Amino acid sequence: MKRFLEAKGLLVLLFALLLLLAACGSADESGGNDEDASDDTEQTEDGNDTENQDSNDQAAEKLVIGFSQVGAESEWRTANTKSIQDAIKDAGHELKFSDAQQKQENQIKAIRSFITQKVDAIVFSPVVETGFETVLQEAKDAGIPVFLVDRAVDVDDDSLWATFLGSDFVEEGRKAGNWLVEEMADKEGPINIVELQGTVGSAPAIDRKEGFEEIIGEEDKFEIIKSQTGDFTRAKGKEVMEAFLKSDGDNIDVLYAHNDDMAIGAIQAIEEYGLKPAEDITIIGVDAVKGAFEAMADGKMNVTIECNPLFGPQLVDLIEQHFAGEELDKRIAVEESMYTMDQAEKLLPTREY
Ligand code: GYE
Repeated sequence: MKRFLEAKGLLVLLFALLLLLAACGSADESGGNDEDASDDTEQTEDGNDTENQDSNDQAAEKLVIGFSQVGAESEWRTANTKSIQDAIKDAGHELKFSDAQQKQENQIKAIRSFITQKVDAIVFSPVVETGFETVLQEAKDAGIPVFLVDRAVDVDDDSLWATFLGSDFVEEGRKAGNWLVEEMADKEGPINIVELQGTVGSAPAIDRKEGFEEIIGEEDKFEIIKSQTGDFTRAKGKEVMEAFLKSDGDNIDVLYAHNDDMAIGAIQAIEEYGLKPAEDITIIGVDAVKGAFEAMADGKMNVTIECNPLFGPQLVDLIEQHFAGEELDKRIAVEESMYTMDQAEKLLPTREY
């Protein structure tokens, strides 16, 4: 009986081995076939057999995406450009990138060039809100969907873009205002504020002003005594703050800067003027870039309102959903928060931008 069982066991083992060999053989064959098929695809053009059809489908999923970016004016922008470029490339799509150097005419040219090159999709971060109707209409007529990112456009016909993915800048302005109202709750007025605005006519400059004014306007003690653009750059922020200090010097209680880069430039101006940033003048920025965390950890800046630039992967998902035939919401928000000086040192090493 024992012998019989041993022999039976051996047979079962042999049979299993045979099955395994047969399976390996067929896997090898199909592997070989795949290679042949892809060789065929390169050589033949009709694409009639199924293997070829598969390869064609894969090729159709690879998109050519033109991206018209605002510029390279701030730490935020650098992080945003990288996030979008990486996400497009990582997803296996082809990217055509154009930096507009904060000039609307460069963006119009770039979009026209994308249309001529027959890209599949256009990603567009408009430097200002108005004046893009004609070129957006041209993209629509060419059947190329436009994905607005970061900044919105002010046009009546919302069929001119597929979706808008970006932050709520009015809400960011409100957060800045609310922080200030709470911070100054025990202080008597007048509280004199100077404001460094972003690029004239840009959505974040318009909206961050609006949201901030809405909140501080509820109390009489706040007054914006000076407001001028610093074009979202450190150099301009410093230059304009120097002018503010020259005219209003010791009268300034608060600086509200529409981005951290301008706040950081202004901090330099305040120090050179002989005042202590964050003590003599309360400093509010927007973006929450590393530079702001460093300034806060050094005790030179009070608060930054987060504006998250790392939405590249979310954008690529949306583009792919669109090409898969899904209906997209017209407005998709990026989630964000607010950080104060006392949190800076602990959070600095965790910041990704
Ligand atoms: O806050 C600023 C950049 O559009 C949200 O542009 C963006 C703004 C950002 O230059 O730093």
